[in-house]
Amino acid sequence: MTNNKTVLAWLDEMKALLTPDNIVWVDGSDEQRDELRRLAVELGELEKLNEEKLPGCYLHRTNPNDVARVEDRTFICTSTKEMAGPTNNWCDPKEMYEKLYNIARGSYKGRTMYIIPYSMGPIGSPLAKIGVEITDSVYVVLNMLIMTRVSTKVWDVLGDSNDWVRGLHSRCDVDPEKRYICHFPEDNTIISVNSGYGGNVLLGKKCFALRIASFQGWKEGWMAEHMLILGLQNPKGEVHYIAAAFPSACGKTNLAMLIPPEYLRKKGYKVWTVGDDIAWMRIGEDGRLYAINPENGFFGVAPGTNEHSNFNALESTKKNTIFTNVALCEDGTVWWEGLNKNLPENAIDWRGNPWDPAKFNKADKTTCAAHPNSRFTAPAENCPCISDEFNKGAGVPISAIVFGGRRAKCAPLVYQSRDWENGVFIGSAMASETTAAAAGAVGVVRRDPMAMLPFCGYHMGDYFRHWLEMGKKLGDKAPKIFNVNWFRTDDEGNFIWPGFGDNMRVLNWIIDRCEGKATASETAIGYVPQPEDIDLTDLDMDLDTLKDILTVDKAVWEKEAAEIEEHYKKFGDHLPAELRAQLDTLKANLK
Ligand code: OXD
Ligand code: MN
Repeated sequence: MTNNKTVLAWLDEMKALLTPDNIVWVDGSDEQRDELRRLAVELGELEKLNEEKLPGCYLHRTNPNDVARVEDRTFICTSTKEMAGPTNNWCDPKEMYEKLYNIARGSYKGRTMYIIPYSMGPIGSPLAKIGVEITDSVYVVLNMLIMTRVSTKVWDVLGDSNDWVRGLHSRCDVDPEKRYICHFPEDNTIISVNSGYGGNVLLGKKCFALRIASFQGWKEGWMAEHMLILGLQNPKGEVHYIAAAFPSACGKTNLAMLIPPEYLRKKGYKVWTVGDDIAWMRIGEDGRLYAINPENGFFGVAPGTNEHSNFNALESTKKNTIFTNVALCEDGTVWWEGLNKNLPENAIDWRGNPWDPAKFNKADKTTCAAHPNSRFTAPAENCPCISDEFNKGAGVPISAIVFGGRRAKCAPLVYQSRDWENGVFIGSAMASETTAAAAGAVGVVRRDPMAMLPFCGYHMGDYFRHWLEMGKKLGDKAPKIFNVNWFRTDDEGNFIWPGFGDNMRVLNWIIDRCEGKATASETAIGYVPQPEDIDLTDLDMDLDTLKDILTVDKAVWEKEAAEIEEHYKKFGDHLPAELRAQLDTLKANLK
């Protein structure tokens, strides 16, 4: 398969450590995929779904102790603790290798070692990178075949190079006490043990494409971000690209696949999806910032996905999709809370037990048929609005970067930063409020800079510095930076802005600002549109209501500034002076 000495040496080391009974080189062919699907069904790892209604689709149930990413067991193992910074768990690499090798030693005995060569990004693209994951799980192989580009061509592109990321996954005993997701950014290595849940084991995704890649980007002068990428096509046929970062549960996949309101569709507006979770961005020859989506599929949250909230995502799951921890219906189809109002009779819940719809209580997650973090792994090529640029390696030029979060009273519907530095300040202070959907108190503000808190592979203060440096290199070609908040509420706690497809109205203002076509008023926090600047055609909303969600309440923002000051303290002397100065400017503006 490959003569690459660095690959072969690592595989020899891993074979000696893990002692598999068999070795299978994954080649990305349909024949091998079909064979692995049959095997997974035979092993009980997958259940085949209704071939007529959901061709090529399968269901998987994880161990109930293993249903989500585990941030408290995720480590960045850099040579010094300072390098990993205050927001990451850290362990000395030598100590962690020893601990993990002791856990993994002999763990493939009686199992097969699958060797998966994959490309993050179109194979051979100058923006792409290569990884090799070894795993003892057929489920992981089948998911990687959807989420990344797996092919023998990857070996050809790699040649003799040592620029590839090593990924070791071993299910071991799925013991939560011995579960570790560890990153060694200085060695381009990831080790994940005792989990079988996607976010912990599909090593191309969060582990490589964000944690390792953010470190690589820092060293090599590019950016790996937790961002969707969409193309907004206007009636002239021009497409402008936006990259947007939101913390989990703020609707990134929905925005990425947005369907514009009817009156805009009729005029010829359209949204194209390039990516829904991760963007890798580099400065192109013309000096602009170009982005690719390094992934090849969507690992989306199923509950809440329906034909109204996200028609395109739902369509993407209609073939060749793997569902994890959703409910299984009598007719071999799947169901989850929020799919529709037809609670299925005689369904099997995500734990594999019969589910009684009469006992279902929306407010009690333990009565759900599907796990709240149940997922679909769907090929991007299934998405009806996938961009033509998705498979092209050159990337798309980014006009605007958008940050956002869930804030009931604070941030206005949309505002534009004064410049790149001010935009980095906005991103660094990004926050979201907890909802009733999560355990714990409602309305607690969690700071999540650039939505990268769980995914930044080095000191976050240095990460902010890297953003500032990128801005200097981009100069006047830099994308404009905005912030949006779809979640302002009225006194009864109801959302005021309709969201979903109507967010297109805000995106249009953003693009018009990039083109110098729209007006705005300067406020203490940046440029906010006047109510007349947002098109409300066909929307049941008056200008006064819109004005309400565009206001910047000084008292609220004074409290916000004090909280940002507190948040900044943890970065110590790694916090760039420019950002401290930005905070001082905000405080002065609020006076
Ligand atoms: C995800 C996440 O799964 O951000 O994409 O948690
Ligand atoms: Mn994500």
